[in-house]
Amino acid sequence: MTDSNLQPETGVAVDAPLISPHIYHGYMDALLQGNRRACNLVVKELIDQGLSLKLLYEDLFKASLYHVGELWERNKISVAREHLATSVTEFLMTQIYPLLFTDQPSTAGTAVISCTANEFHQVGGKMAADIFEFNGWDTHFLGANTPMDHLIAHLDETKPDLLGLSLSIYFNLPELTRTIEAVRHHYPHLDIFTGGQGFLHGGRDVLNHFSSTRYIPHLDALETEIKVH
Ligand code: B12
Repeated sequence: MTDSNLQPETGVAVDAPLISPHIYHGYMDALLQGNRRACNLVVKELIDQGLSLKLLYEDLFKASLYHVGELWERNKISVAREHLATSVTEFLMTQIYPLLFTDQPSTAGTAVISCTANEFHQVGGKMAADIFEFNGWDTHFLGANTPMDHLIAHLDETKPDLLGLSLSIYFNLPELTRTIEAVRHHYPHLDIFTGGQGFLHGGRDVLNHFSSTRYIPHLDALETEIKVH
């Protein structure tokens, strides 16, 4: 599969030869059962077959979590099962970290990736951080719900080359805007990448008020941006 198979808005692939419907549904069943061993086996086999980290994240982990979200929205699964599927996915991501980290020093730059206050969806930001790391960056992934003052203090301590902010919930847009305003006040030239489903129904126009601040829809676009950075 080439990257052109990706849907522009979501980055989910239209077809993925390595992840057949049979493999995907088997994985999905195991994920909803919380069967880490079975999920891990699927992941290992896909990696052995040559699936890239980016496509593993987009076509298996992200696609299945979006699917989980739909099932949850339609009351087909409980909140507990949604939590279980998310925690299994985060477990699987750490399992493949040996692929991510090599003995080579990270020389491309330093990126801080975070969610703003009240934003609890952290998996997308974590994926973005991993893509930076995979492309030779040193990354500080701060996770969910980082208070603005503490984010700024971390930027003061680490002086990164880039800040990534994740927004999944549209009603967190005002908080994200306040955060970008504060960052811009302290760091007028810091590159800011934003991403997440919070932008799928608007909100991107807010970013136009800030210099060097971009919306990145998915990991393929992120990798392209990183390469020209
Ligand atoms: C797991 C989950 C949760 C967990 C999150 C736990 C965790 N550890 O992250 C918990 C239980 C906390 C949660 C809570 C809520 N959730 Co929720 N959740 C989900 C679920 C099922 C999966 C999220 C996920 O990980 N997706 C996979 C990731 C990989 O996708 P992604 O974030 O889009 O990331 C990709 C891109 O967007 C991009 N990207 C993302 N961030 C960044 C950052 C940068 C810098 C870059 C470059 C790129 C980038 O790259 C990623 C790869 O392509 C989604 C369903 C869905 N469609 O995603 C609902 C979903 C996001 N949740 C939803 C809702 C409504 C809620 C709640 C309001 C529910 C409630 N009533 O309490 C709360 C809000 C809490 C809060 N204040 O944040 C809605 C959001 C609708 C909307 N957009 O407004 C969704 C879509 C479910 C649905 N179908 O309705 N949720």
